[in-house]
Amino acid sequence: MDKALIQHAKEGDKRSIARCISLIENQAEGYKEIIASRSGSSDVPVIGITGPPGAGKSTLVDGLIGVYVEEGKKLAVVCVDPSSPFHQGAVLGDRIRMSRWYNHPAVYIRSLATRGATGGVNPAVHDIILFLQSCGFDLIILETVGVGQSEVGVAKLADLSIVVLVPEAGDEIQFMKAGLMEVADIFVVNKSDRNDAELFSSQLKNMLHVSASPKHKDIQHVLNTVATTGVGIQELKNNINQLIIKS
Ligand SMILES: Nc1nc2c(ncn2[C@@H]2O[C@H](COP(=O)(O)OP(=O)(O)OP(=O)(O)O)[C@@H](O)[C@H]2O)c(=O)[nH]1
Ligand SMILES: [Mg+2]
Repeated sequence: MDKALIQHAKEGDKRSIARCISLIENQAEGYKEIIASRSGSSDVPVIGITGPPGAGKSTLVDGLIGVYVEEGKKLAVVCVDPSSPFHQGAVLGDRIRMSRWYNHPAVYIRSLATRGATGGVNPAVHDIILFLQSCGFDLIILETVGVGQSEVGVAKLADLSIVVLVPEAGDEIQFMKAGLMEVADIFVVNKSDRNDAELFSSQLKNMLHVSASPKHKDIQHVLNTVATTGVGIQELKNNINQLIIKS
């Protein structure tokens, strides 16, 4: 294993980071050394963003990158698609939706369309996140596509979990019952330019009993956004920061 490669990655060199991640992803020779190069715990926050296909996760992440970069933050974004290993749509979506950031010096974006041998989330995702926490980023965003159990595992990797829904998300309420309900810190009702967005978010709020929780009195757990125009992005960032600082 090339010690200089790990060193360069830790200094934030994107090519070296990419190479190290590929080695971890493929469990190629030397990957254990890369993982072991990270010692101790990290306080670099990991923000998980999950929700059904096409809800606007990548568009939201694109907007979030914008507000964080404006603050001078360095970000790594990892997009995982555990539900459909052979479907490249999400990866293409990431490419298109976040295209303006791929070559930005403060941003590193990586898509992983792989699945673990047992059918769940590739265990390498965990190691990759831990590795990225040691590469000089201020924040890591983890986007996961899915409506099943697999992304609950990914959500557990995150310090803060955001579930993105759309106004006509009756079906998704079912998947939330299946586990995401407990892991979600913030619900985003995206595509709020559509009909009944307010109605849906108030139903969601009632369901979550947000108002009944004095602990979260000052934190809005349900937010309406229009990712394509940036409506609600700043508020989302404020919510994220509030929760991260609190925890
Ligand atoms: N009307 C409307 N369309 C939106 C909004 N946000 C995203 N879209 C559109 O929804 C489509 C999917 O957006 P993506 O950001 O790729 O969604 P995603 O959840 O990342 O999709 P996958 O990663 O494939 O699951 C795109 O055509 C976006 O332009 C919104 O707030 N309003
Ligand atoms: Mg996406």
